[in-house]
Amino acid sequence: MEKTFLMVKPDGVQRGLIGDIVARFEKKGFQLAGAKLMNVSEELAKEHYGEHKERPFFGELVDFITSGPVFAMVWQGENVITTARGMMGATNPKDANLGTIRGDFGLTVGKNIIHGSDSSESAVREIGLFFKEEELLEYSKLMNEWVY
Ligand code: 3AN
Repeated sequence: MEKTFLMVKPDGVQRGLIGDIVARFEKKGFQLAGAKLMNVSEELAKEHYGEHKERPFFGELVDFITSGPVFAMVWQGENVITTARGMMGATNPKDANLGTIRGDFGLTVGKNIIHGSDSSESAVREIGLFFKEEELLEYSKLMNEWVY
Protein backbone atom coordinates (compact mmCIF):
# COMPACT_ATOMS: atom_id res chain seq x y z
CA MET A 1 0.00 0.00 0.00
CA GLU A 2 1.30 3.49 -0.84
CA LYS A 3 2.80 5.36 2.11
CA THR A 4 3.80 8.96 2.71
CA PHE A 5 5.69 10.90 5.34
CA LEU A 6 3.84 13.84 6.89
CA MET A 7 5.11 16.09 9.66
CA VAL A 8 3.34 18.76 11.69
CA LYS A 9 6.09 21.39 11.96
CA PRO A 10 6.96 23.26 15.18
CA ASP A 11 4.45 26.05 14.43
CA GLY A 12 1.62 23.53 14.07
CA VAL A 13 2.58 21.77 17.31
CA GLN A 14 2.88 25.07 19.23
CA ARG A 15 -0.51 26.18 17.98
CA GLY A 16 -2.25 22.97 19.01
CA LEU A 17 -3.09 21.82 15.50
CA ILE A 18 -1.93 18.18 15.73
CA GLY A 19 -5.41 16.84 16.48
CA ASP A 20 -7.09 18.78 13.70
CA ILE A 21 -4.49 17.70 11.16
CA VAL A 22 -4.62 14.03 12.17
CA ALA A 23 -8.43 14.17 12.03
CA ARG A 24 -8.39 15.40 8.44
CA PHE A 25 -6.34 12.45 7.23
CA GLU A 26 -8.36 9.97 9.30
CA LYS A 27 -11.65 11.33 8.02
CA LYS A 28 -10.40 11.27 4.44
CA GLY A 29 -9.99 7.52 4.91
CA PHE A 30 -6.23 7.10 5.18
CA GLN A 31 -4.67 4.80 7.73
CA LEU A 32 -2.05 5.87 10.27
CA ALA A 33 0.94 3.51 10.17
CA GLY A 34 3.20 5.31 12.65
CA ALA A 35 3.48 8.57 14.57
CA LYS A 36 5.65 10.26 17.18
CA LEU A 37 6.29 13.61 18.82
CA MET A 38 10.01 14.26 18.54
CA ASN A 39 12.77 16.83 18.36
CA VAL A 40 14.62 17.04 15.05
CA SER A 41 18.41 17.18 15.41
CA GLU A 42 20.41 19.57 13.25
CA GLU A 43 21.91 16.56 11.48
CA LEU A 44 18.49 15.08 10.65
CA ALA A 45 17.17 18.50 9.56
CA LYS A 46 20.08 18.98 7.13
CA GLU A 47 19.63 15.49 5.73
CA HIS A 48 15.86 15.87 5.39
CA TYR A 49 16.11 19.25 3.63
CA GLY A 50 19.29 18.29 1.69
CA GLU A 51 17.75 19.22 -1.68
CA HIS A 52 17.42 22.85 -0.48
CA LYS A 53 20.98 23.26 0.82
CA GLU A 54 21.93 25.83 -1.85
CA ARG A 55 18.77 27.90 -1.30
CA PRO A 56 19.08 31.21 0.60
CA PHE A 57 16.50 30.10 3.16
CA PHE A 58 18.26 26.82 4.04
CA GLY A 59 19.66 28.08 7.37
CA GLU A 60 16.27 29.48 8.36
CA LEU A 61 14.61 26.20 7.43
CA VAL A 62 16.98 24.13 9.57
CA ASP A 63 16.72 26.58 12.52
CA PHE A 64 12.94 26.48 12.36
CA ILE A 65 12.47 22.72 12.11
CA THR A 66 14.87 22.18 15.03
CA SER A 67 13.26 24.93 17.16
CA GLY A 68 10.72 22.70 18.93
CA PRO A 69 8.95 19.36 18.73
CA VAL A 70 7.43 18.12 15.49
CA PHE A 71 4.79 15.43 15.07
CA ALA A 72 6.10 12.92 12.53
CA MET A 73 3.66 10.53 10.85
CA VAL A 74 3.43 7.84 8.23
CA TRP A 75 0.06 7.52 6.51
CA GLN A 76 -1.00 4.92 3.98
CA GLY A 77 -3.71 4.42 1.39
CA GLU A 78 -4.51 4.75 -2.28
CA ASN A 79 -2.75 7.78 -3.85
CA VAL A 80 -1.86 9.06 -0.40
CA ILE A 81 1.20 11.01 -1.60
CA THR A 82 -0.65 13.19 -4.11
CA THR A 83 -3.87 13.42 -2.13
CA ALA A 84 -2.06 14.48 1.04
CA ARG A 85 -0.21 17.20 -0.92
CA GLY A 86 -3.59 18.45 -2.14
CA MET A 87 -4.99 18.44 1.40
CA MET A 88 -1.92 20.43 2.57
CA GLY A 89 -2.33 23.15 -0.08
CA ALA A 90 0.28 25.28 -1.86
CA THR A 91 3.72 25.73 -0.24
CA ASN A 92 3.02 29.42 0.37
CA PRO A 93 -0.11 29.71 2.55
CA LYS A 94 -1.05 32.95 0.80
CA ASP A 95 -1.60 30.90 -2.38
CA ALA A 96 -3.21 27.91 -0.65
CA ASN A 97 -6.94 27.41 -1.15
CA LEU A 98 -9.26 27.67 1.82
CA GLY A 99 -10.16 24.17 2.92
CA THR A 100 -6.54 23.06 2.77
CA ILE A 101 -4.37 22.84 5.88
CA ARG A 102 -2.06 25.69 4.86
CA GLY A 103 -4.97 27.71 3.46
CA ASP A 104 -6.93 27.41 6.69
CA PHE A 105 -4.13 27.75 9.26
CA GLY A 106 -1.02 29.31 7.70
CA LEU A 107 0.15 32.82 6.86
CA THR A 108 3.77 32.70 5.70
CA VAL A 109 5.94 30.35 3.65
CA GLY A 110 8.53 29.97 6.39
CA LYS A 111 5.97 28.68 8.87
CA ASN A 112 3.60 26.63 6.78
CA ILE A 113 2.41 24.12 9.41
CA ILE A 114 3.03 20.81 7.63
CA HIS A 115 5.50 18.92 5.51
CA GLY A 116 4.54 16.12 3.14
CA SER A 117 6.60 13.97 0.78
CA ASP A 118 6.36 15.18 -2.83
CA SER A 119 7.05 11.86 -4.64
CA SER A 120 7.33 8.15 -3.99
CA GLU A 121 11.15 8.46 -3.90
CA SER A 122 10.93 11.24 -1.29
CA ALA A 123 8.41 9.24 0.71
CA VAL A 124 10.71 6.20 0.94
CA ARG A 125 13.70 8.41 1.79
CA GLU A 126 11.89 10.48 4.42
CA ILE A 127 10.14 7.53 6.08
CA GLY A 128 13.56 5.88 6.37
CA LEU A 129 15.08 9.01 7.89
CA PHE A 130 12.42 9.44 10.57
CA PHE A 131 11.17 5.94 11.38
CA LYS A 132 12.58 2.53 12.19
CA GLU A 133 10.86 -0.37 10.48
CA GLU A 134 9.45 -1.67 13.78
CA GLU A 135 7.75 1.69 14.42
CA LEU A 136 5.45 1.18 11.42
CA LEU A 137 2.44 -1.04 11.96
CA GLU A 138 0.34 -3.05 9.56
CA TYR A 139 -3.15 -3.73 10.87
CA SER A 140 -6.61 -4.31 9.51
CA LYS A 141 -9.94 -3.06 10.78
CA LEU A 142 -11.32 -5.60 13.22
CA MET A 143 -14.96 -6.62 13.06
CA ASN A 144 -15.43 -6.96 16.82
CA GLU A 145 -18.58 -6.69 18.87
CA TRP A 146 -17.20 -3.37 20.20
CA VAL A 147 -16.79 -1.85 16.74
CA TYR A 148 -20.18 -0.97 15.35
P1 3AN B 1 6.81 21.89 0.12
O1 3AN B 1 7.00 21.82 1.63
O2 3AN B 1 5.47 22.40 -0.25
O3 3AN B 1 7.22 20.63 -0.57
P2 3AN B 1 9.35 22.98 -0.79
O4 3AN B 1 9.88 21.58 -0.78
O5 3AN B 1 9.51 23.81 -2.01
O6 3AN B 1 7.82 23.01 -0.38
O7 3AN B 1 10.04 23.78 0.40
C1 3AN B 1 10.38 23.16 1.59
C2 3AN B 1 10.14 24.10 2.73
O8 3AN B 1 10.98 25.21 2.60
C3 3AN B 1 8.72 24.66 2.74
N1 3AN B 1 7.79 23.82 3.45
C4 3AN B 1 8.89 26.01 3.38
O9 3AN B 1 8.73 25.91 4.79
C5 3AN B 1 10.31 26.37 3.07
N2 3AN B 1 10.39 27.39 2.04
C6 3AN B 1 10.13 27.23 0.73
N3 3AN B 1 10.30 28.39 0.08
C7 3AN B 1 10.69 29.29 1.01
C8 3AN B 1 11.02 30.67 0.99
N4 3AN B 1 10.99 31.37 -0.14
N5 3AN B 1 11.38 31.26 2.16
C9 3AN B 1 11.42 30.57 3.32
N6 3AN B 1 11.12 29.27 3.41
C10 3AN B 1 10.75 28.64 2.27
